[in-house]
Amino acid sequence: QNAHYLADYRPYPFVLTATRMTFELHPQATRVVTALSLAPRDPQQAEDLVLDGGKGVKLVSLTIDGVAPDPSRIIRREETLTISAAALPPHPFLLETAVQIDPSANTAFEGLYISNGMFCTQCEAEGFRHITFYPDRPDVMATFHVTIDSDLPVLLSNGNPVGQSQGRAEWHDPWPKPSYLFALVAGDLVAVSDSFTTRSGRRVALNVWVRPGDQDRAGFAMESLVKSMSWDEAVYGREYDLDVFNIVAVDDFNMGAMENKGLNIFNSKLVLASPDTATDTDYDRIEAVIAHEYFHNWTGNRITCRDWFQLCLKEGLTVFRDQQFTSDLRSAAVKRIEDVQALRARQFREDQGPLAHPPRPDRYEEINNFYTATVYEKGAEVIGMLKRLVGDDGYRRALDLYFDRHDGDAATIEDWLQVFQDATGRDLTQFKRWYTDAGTPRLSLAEDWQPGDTGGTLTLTFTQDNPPTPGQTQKSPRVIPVAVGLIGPNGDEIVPTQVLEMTEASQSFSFDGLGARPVVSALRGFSAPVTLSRPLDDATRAFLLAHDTDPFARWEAGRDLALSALTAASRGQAVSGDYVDAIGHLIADGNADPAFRALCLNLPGEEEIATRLSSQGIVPVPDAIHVAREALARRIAETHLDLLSRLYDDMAVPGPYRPDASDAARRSLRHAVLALLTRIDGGERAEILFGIAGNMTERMAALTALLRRGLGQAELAALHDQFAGNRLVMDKWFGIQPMAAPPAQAVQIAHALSQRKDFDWKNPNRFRALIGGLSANHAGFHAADGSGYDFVANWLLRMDPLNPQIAARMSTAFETWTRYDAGRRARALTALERIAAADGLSRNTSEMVSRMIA
Ligand code: HT7
Ligand code: ZN
Repeated sequence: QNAHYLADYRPYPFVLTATRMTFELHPQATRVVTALSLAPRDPQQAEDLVLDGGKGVKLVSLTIDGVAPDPSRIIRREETLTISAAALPPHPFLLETAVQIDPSANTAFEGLYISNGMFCTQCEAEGFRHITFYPDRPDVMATFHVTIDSDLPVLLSNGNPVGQSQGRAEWHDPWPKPSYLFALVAGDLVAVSDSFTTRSGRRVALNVWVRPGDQDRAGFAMESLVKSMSWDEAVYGREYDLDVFNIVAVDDFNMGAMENKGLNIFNSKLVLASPDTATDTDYDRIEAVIAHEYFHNWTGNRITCRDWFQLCLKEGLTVFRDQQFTSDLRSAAVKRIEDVQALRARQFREDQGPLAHPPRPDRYEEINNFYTATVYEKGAEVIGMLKRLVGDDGYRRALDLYFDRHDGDAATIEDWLQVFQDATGRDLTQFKRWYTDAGTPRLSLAEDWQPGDTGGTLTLTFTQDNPPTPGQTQKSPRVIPVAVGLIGPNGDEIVPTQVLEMTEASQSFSFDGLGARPVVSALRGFSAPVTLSRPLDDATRAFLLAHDTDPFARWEAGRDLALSALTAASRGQAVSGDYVDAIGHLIADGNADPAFRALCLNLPGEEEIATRLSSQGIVPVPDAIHVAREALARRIAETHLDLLSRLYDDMAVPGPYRPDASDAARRSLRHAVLALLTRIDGGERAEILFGIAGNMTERMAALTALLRRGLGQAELAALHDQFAGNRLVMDKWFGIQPMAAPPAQAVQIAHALSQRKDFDWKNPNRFRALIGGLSANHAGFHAADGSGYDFVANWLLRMDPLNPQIAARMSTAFETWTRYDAGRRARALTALERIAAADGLSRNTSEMVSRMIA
């Protein structure tokens, strides 16, 4: 059995204090010598020493305190190396191994590999075992001393530099760390450098390392790093703790970035940005991810996880912190709405399907499959609820206690909740269910209004339902903080936001002494990750869209209006004019933040409409959804043509490009308008904008609008001609075509692109662009003839033997397959079964597919 269970945790039977490593780098034959200072945890209890080590690690020699043991005492299995207890002393000893590995053959990008001539590593979660034999688990923490021998000009590892000579560099990391935070980089790199002085006066050298020629695109990453360092001092009181902080940009990378101690490694798309090549969204992502990885220095590195079941301890908290950072630096309202949109699109989708799991799972086969929206984004939502329940001061006291009590520890969710209990006196036994139970609670709200002589009483009754998820059929009620406010009939707020704490399956809350029946603004700020259903007519939604003082609830009212129109239209029902009228008022409201108006103007995506339908028990029909959405967009454009045309002109941003929030907000509104107008102007505005665009944000907005209309071929060719040598822009070029194509052409376009010589599919960014681009085209991927399913399945099968992490991750395109009609279900199942039946399928993809078809 491949499964790992939380209940099986036991501490490692040896204590490891120091690790010394020497790397002799060679593309095909790198030699790694590792010396481990070990001691038995209990000298009375002799135990075998089991080290992790992947197939590609070839043992050259092994000694214990300088002496080679009897070879019969060393047992090599497929994924481990065991030294039997009989060969080990009952006191501290030094274990030295020499191994050989082949970085050039490493296509999985786990462990030590080569990207564009540069050596680099990725060790989270279990990559270190592909470098050397080691107790590769997060609760085994040691100081590291690393020597790198190589002729390459730049040789980096964790910690502080302690020696540099021709062909050799030495690094020492004084902070004990688990192996997953180890990193090494060697290559021909150049740095953009700066420095930061911490509030206690420590001067830290900062470097962003890139390939020669890319320096002029690394400045924004550096600015973001400096802002992150100041913010963590100001808001959490956390200082940086080494003499140097290095960031390296790499082209081949399985995820976004990695928080290795003192040596963060980034996917180059999250470092490199210039106005000409990166969009506003890219700039936002770079700022947020630089912050995220930097914040891990305390929440992840100084305090790490006891085991991988506790992953959300570091990831949920660090996402929560990066969300706070972005809210502080940019618009808090816009950030909250965007975060909720992302949560619904990825995490609610996960919770609704066969891959649902709790933020802290208790079983896995392949840990890489659990770097999910549930662990990250829902993990952050749970912390947001905790903060709401204990208040800002309580949160601050709890966090201070967490850092004091657990600095240097490998901690658990129990430890985390305990600091909140101890700092605030609050019992969190019931709250803990948010960590252990999967699924999105369904909340419903019923209102009762009783007029009276001394004023009326409004009673709100909330009922929660916790639907079953795989492996969890029965669930108990959760603590749900529901933020509500009341708005009078004239639009004034009569009861400001209050947090109602729900702990029962059904619970009522009353408001007395009210003059007239108010309108309830519920779940303000999206105070809990639940779905809320309430009987609300479109007129009341339009009222909330016009008057609610809570920006999230205001946006939500508009979203519900749009979804009610779209779900009705996709089922062939008549659509009222409420949404179209309400949008007209919003477009005309020059006082509203442009970014907020843009968020309201962007219609819900087709996937979101499908999710809404299926949560109502209705089978979504992808083509009908597409047609309904197109028709509504066209109707808005026709109804408000003059207003929209003026707004498009007014929102032009003069002067040179700046990625700041206010310019980006104007562009986002202008481009939302452009998407609508392109439906009726034959693409005229978009073609002009593309032609004169001074930055990539405008270029991509214009191109997307054109491609959605089946236009834009000349623009595509022009983009290709201008940027053929820029990998990151070409990823956009590959991705946008299947994503924005009219659904009937999407698979064919994806197929043609996949045949091109420059479809360098082994590069994760390129593969994600094309395969992810098609999966994001809802009606295209879910083509009734199953061609989308077959195309994606074929590519997953091709990728799996080379890079199982990427294949498994992209297989989530299928996670919603059970909600469609019988024909689509049959075709999706055939595709999934074909993947499941493949010879030698990786553990990663096999686990994902078997969960999906279970
Ligand atoms: N902690 C990291 C997660 C991660 C990862 C990053 C890159 C390549 C493979 C990876 N496996 C796991 C990134 C983060 O959440 O900050
Ligand atoms: Zn993280």
